[in-house]
Amino acid sequence: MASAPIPPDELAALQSVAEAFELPAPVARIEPLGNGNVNATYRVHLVGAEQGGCVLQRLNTAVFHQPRLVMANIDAVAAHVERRLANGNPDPAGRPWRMPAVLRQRGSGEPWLERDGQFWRMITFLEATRSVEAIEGPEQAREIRAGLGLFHALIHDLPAEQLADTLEGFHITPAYLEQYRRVLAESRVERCGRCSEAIAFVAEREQRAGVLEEARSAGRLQLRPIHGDPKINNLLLCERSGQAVALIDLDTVKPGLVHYDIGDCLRSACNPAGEETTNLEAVHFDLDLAEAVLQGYLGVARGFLTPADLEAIPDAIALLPFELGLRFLTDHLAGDVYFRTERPGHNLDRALVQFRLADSVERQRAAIEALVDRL
Ligand code: GN1
Ligand code: MG
Repeated sequence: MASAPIPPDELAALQSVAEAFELPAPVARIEPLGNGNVNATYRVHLVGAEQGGCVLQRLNTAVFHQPRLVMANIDAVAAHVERRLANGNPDPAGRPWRMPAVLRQRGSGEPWLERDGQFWRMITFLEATRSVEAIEGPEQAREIRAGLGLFHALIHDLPAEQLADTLEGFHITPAYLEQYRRVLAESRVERCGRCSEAIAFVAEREQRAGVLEEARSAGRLQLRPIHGDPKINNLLLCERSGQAVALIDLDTVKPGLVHYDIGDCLRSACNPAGEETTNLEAVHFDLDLAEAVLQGYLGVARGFLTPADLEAIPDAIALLPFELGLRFLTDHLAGDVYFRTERPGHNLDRALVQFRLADSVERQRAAIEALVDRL
């Protein structure tokens, strides 16, 4: 999605917000950054630091009701990772892992700024890194997944109860299903043929929505700290070596099942068409990419996963694209109130992409199970 230029009055306001933080140099220029579906994100270039600079974000407080707790979680994770790295790198390949630093507000020293009812935070931009919207090859797939594996390896021993639940119901598929049913019953959005197809797709799969939560209730799976949103464009690759060096967008770091992360990363990494495509024919779950991704992940994370964790991976791979499709479809039926959209029907298009992907996963279920066994 190409971003429109920022209007001058908005730019002046952004500059004033940016200057409220302890910046190491004056602001040179501000531009929109990335394609986040929830928060608004800007790159703040600083005088004399064209490559580095900072990232300014306005948190969507309609989604994150307790932004201070979000920042406390980020602080807790950053401090834990720093301690872990100081005691040696857990990565056998020695990737030089980095975390963005949170800047403080001038004067108060708080890691955020509240102004006119809006909540802002500033972090450092990790220079000489890049992210991708769709995987460019198996080598990159391995790096993406190794990045998540390393992140999990670094945070798995942070006691989950030290993190606040900042987004209740996040990745609880049965809860999304309930919300969907409520919205569906009340929705006044006109239903085209594609929308009806999407609704039928959900109806056929409703019974499977609880597969991970049931395993958790039965004690087979346990809560751990998770990232929550490890889609591939949140993983930063070193511009020079191509190695994974950071996982950003830490708002959704909280207690959860690592399976949400594994499933989310795979649904995002193994769909070569990317989640914003409108060419449904191009959407599929690529098993070769999945193999590279899982190999990369397990190479780093195997040490802390139990046999039950491994066994539930195919369920996670099947569930997460269905769940995200359900969330997009619900938002379409609710009139686009949660995810940022660029056009009417955008959320329906996104839902259909995820359902196509879920369908492709289902068709390859046996091969996916065999793959997980083999690895
Ligand atoms: C949202 O904001 P962004 O783009 O990183 C969403 C994720 C979805 C993702 C799909 C808090 O993430 O759960 O997987 O869109 N984040 C939240 O692109 O709902
Ligand atoms: Mg996010």
